Amino acid sequence: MTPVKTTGRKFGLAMLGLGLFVASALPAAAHEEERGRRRADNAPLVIGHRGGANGYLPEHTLETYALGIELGADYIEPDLVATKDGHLIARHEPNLIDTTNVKDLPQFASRRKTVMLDGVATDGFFASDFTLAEIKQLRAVQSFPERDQAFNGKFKIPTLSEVIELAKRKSREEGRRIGIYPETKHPTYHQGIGLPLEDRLLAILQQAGWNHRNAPVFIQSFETANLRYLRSRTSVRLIQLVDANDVKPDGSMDLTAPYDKPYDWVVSNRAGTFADLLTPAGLQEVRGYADGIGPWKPYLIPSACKTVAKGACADANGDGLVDERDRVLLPVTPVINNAHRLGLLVHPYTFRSEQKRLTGTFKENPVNEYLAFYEAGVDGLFSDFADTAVAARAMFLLKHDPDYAACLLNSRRCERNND
Ligand SMILES: [Ca+2]
Ligand SMILES: [Ca+2]
Repeated sequence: MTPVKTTGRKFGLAMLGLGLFVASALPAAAHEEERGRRRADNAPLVIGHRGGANGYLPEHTLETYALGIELGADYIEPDLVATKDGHLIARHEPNLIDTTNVKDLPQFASRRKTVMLDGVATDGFFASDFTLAEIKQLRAVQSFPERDQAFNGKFKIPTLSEVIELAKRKSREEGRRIGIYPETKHPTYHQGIGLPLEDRLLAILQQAGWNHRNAPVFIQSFETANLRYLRSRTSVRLIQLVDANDVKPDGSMDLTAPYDKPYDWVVSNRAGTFADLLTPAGLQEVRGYADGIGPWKPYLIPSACKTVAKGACADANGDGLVDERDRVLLPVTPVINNAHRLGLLVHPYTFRSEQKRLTGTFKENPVNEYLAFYEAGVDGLFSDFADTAVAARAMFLLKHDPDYAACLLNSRRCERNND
């Protein structure tokens, strides 16, 4: 039996007392098979979304990645955009206006402009108008207004190479393997401005010794054509992201443009929507070029609300606000099982701890949301709060894996094999 390995040292055990799993709210059928399969040696990965600690610090900085690792993330996620001089840097969008202090720097005032980004007129400051040296003059800011703004202006924008260097150093320090999970942002857009991401990414992975199947790397994209291209050039694991615009009151997906389909389908006039990628036929197609899917989480476990006039969700809990708390969880969809049948990994996004973002069924406790998805059989998930994801995983493993519990008795650090 594979030795039980999980990051026991970092568990936020204080969280555990808060989390009584609402198992009765979830359909129990068909989980037994998953439970049997799910042991600590293939326990779900915690992927540090935008760093994994961006619930606490501004996203996509070395400081945030380092904290995400310290909180227990197995992988850290650099979203990638290109600079004018062709460097890959970690930013959520080519537009720097929401995640940096660029608009406060007079030396760059003249760079402000409006560009068409995937068919949408977008105002701001674009990474492709800045050299790396200029990018290094910027500082990151917290893009979620409700999160702590105290660290704004303190941290620099890292390159992909710097993120890899950090992951390797932290792997040595932590005694466990930290991976990276880069996302190619707006691949068609980057090709259109003469700064395609794909070969640049592979060159940097090659340089790092990480351009191979067993490297601690997943590459993700919302587009399909660039993943197919990458498949022809690398054996690194690839993940097809699957987006949507919103969830309708009845729990079905709202596929309104521009979040209706991969942008390369818009360009190539391919009919259909993101949802088509998750049908059995769609998954079969994805399997031809990718190793897994990264769906928005309601594709796996949707939620519904009662409606009022014009089909809007009602304020079910009567707190004067209409948000996720007014929704109830629906049964698990067949997507996870269908994907697993084809050998595809399933890594949904994004898990966030704010109560307004938690479906009412979870009783305002983010641990319950993680548990619901772990129980449903996901292979990993993207979290803004890696500590909570790791704590919930500990609860999940304790429930289903006696070896893990035994390891915890004898070791401060029961580490898993990330691969
Ligand atoms: Ca991302
Ligand atoms: Ca409400």
